[in-house]
Amino acid sequence: NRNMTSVQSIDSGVVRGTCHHDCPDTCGWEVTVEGGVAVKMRGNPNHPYSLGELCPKVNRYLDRVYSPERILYPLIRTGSKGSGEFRQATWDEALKLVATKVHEVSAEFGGEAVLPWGSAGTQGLIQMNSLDRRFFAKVGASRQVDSMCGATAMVGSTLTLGSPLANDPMDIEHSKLMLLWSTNTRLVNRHLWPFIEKARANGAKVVVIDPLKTMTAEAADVFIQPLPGTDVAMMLAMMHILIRDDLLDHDYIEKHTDGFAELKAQVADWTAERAAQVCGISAEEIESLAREYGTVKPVFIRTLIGAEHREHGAMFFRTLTCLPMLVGAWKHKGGGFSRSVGSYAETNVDDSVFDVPSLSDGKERRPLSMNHLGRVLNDATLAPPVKMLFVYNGNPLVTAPNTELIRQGLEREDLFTVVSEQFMTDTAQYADVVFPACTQIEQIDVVPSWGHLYLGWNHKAIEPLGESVANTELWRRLSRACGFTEPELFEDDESLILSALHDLDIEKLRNDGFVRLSLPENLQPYAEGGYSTASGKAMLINHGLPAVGLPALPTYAVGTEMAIDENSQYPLNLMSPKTHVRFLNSSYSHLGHHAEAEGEMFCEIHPHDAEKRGISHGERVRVFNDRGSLDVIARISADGGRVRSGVVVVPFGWVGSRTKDTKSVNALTNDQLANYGGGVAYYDTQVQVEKI
Ligand SMILES: Nc1nc2c(c(=O)[nH]1)N[C@H]1C(S)=C(S)[C@@H](COP(=O)(O)OP(=O)(O)OC[C@H]3O[C@@H](n4cnc5c(=O)[nH]c(N)nc54)[C@H](O)[C@@H]3O)O[C@H]1N2
Ligand SMILES: Nc1nc2c(c(=O)[nH]1)N[C@H]1C(S)=C(S)[C@@H](COP(=O)(O)OP(=O)(O)OC[C@H]3O[C@@H](n4cnc5c(=O)[nH]c(N)nc54)[C@H](O)[C@@H]3O)O[C@H]1N2
Ligand code: SF4
Ligand SMILES: [Mo]
Repeated sequence: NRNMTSVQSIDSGVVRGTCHHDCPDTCGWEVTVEGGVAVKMRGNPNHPYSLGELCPKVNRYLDRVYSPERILYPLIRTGSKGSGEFRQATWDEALKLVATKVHEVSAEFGGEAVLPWGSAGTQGLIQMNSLDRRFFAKVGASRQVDSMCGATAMVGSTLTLGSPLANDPMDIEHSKLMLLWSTNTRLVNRHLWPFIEKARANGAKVVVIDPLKTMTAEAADVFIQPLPGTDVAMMLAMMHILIRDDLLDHDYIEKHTDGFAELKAQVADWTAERAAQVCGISAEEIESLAREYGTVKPVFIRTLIGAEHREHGAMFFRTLTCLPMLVGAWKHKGGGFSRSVGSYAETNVDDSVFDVPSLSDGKERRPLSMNHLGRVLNDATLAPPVKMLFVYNGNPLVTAPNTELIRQGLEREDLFTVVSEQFMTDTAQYADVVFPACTQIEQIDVVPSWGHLYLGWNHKAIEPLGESVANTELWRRLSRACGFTEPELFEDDESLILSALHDLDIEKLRNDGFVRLSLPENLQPYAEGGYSTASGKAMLINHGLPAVGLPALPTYAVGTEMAIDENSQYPLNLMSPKTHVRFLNSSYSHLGHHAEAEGEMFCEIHPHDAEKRGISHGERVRVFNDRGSLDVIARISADGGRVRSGVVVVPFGWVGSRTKDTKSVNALTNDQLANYGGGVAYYDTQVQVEKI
């Protein structure tokens, strides 16, 4: 039953697929179909990384697919913007309306008055980003740039390594000391945890470094809880100690790094005592971490994106990646540094085939930051202004920063908003036209992973429900409705996929549902140096950085710790990470079962800060700043351990319909870009909390 062609669903049988969610685990799955209906879904037991397991989000995926809340037909707005009042329309009518608008707006303001905003609702190769690029190139639309996720972290580590490439996360199982630094593995990367446990069973130790006592921290051997945004000071002190106590791999430093002498001078006065002051932890914690880091081998650092959501996010990753150099950690299997391995997909996947420059006559199109959607929609000086917005694979009114500014933009009567969605999200409520999107089991794709080295195939298991379509089909229909004729705009799904894949066994990929990227079985990228830099050496000093306004050496931005100032108007630092096992970003939080199990959105506050404000556990509080205000329930951990004094948490993920004020935490968050890399400083947000 696995020999069916990939573009067709089947009547009955078992079909292999791959999870499309923006999650490092990219699990393999199997869907059982009976009479054209998907009746069962489980993990693909042969998948070498996910090992037959899915997760509390996707275990109920079929409820998502068959949810009565699915959008199954095109919708046209009838009520006021945001009212959520729509009528069902035919595809013809909806397409004609949108195509007419594209032409009108382009004629009056130019193509750049059209703006696409797409995120990673599906990470599939063609459904995330393929024909949309061609469609918007043809329209001459503004270009979406920057990223809510990963850009700053990637650029930061590249400033040292010369490329985003580092260790295979699965190699963590060979480690003896694992530093989970700013990542909540058990929650967000759950399929890596068994590999960590395996190492542990062999005597390895887990250290978690996070300003919050996460569920991962609770399972650690050692937990270090610095003040938010201060880690670089701790890293510099670790380097100071490694140098002071000569816990160095001199040979590796000599052969494979540039700038050790300068770095040594830079960290000379970064004693553990000084860093301890900055980080709000004890000098002994830093001393002991550095000693272990310098003596235990193999030593592995694991991180994802958490710390990038700050002004100085790039420096965190830049500095962190210097550590393995000093101890030669890369030389040992199970040693080094691991973050996203997404860039390894380039070994077999070339998505540049989706860019067809001739469609836009080679013209440069205006770049606009996706993190500044609110600013862009409200900027009267923008020439041309944005008059038409396409949102797909994302829900910016919940997930982008400073959402109330976005809401103000979406309310504009002179803005025409088109949303492609599976569900009536907060953002879709503001659409003029909504197109129905199908789910992963209704479409084909190939899914590269950023958490392991296996490429996943996704067969279509069932036919799209109602009149929903894959994103690729939406772009084809829009191109036709606009009267465009270039054949590249109409390429079919299988052809798109095959054009991008190279040097791999596609039959095996299709049959097994996954194939390992064509990389050496033993991937130790920097065991013998070979950095992608001009000198071939890692850049402890990076001479290119002053030109872009950053210091050449790892540097702690003095004053970051001052963010917590008791006397200021907004004295509390607001962190808003993922805390929910049943949500995937804002996905699933609108679905009854998931939402009810997670309970109401809350604000976690230290007993000391609560007491000062007369707040008791379970009482309603107002969390506010100049951007917005939220009415939530106070959570005070009995031992005061989850958050430090001066820090509060309102978690990310809850959608408007599930909150008291129909707003998510991003009503409060900072939309300033990080000082480098194009990410956004969500966590550099200050608030006040008061009892209601
Ligand atoms: N269940 C579930 N899983 C998910 C997701 C989800 O929504 N739900 N989302 C997926 C997505 S899109 C992504 S990108 C990944 C993200 O995966 P992670 O990057 O691991 O998750 P985050 O919650 O963004 O941040 C991780 C940790 O960084 C910490 N952190 C923040 N600032 C600092 C700092 O200054 N220093 C230190 N040391 N730590 C800091 C936070 O407290 C948080 O615990 O998770 C993916 N997996
Ligand atoms: N405060 C705060 N904000 C954050 C974060 C945080 O930690 N704290 N994390 C940030 C991070 S790391 C990320 S990645 C972003 C995530 O932000 P978004 O990418 O906006 O995440 P989702 O809310 O999951 O939105 C994905 C949407 O795509 C839709 N979708 C799924 N598949 C398809 C498809 O095939 N076609 C179409 N048309 N639609 C589809 C889903 O229904 C869903 O509504 O949020 C960021 N925002
Ligand atoms: S959301 Fe993540 S953990 Fe869950 S099935 Fe998808 S890839 Fe796996
Ligand atoms: Mo993300």
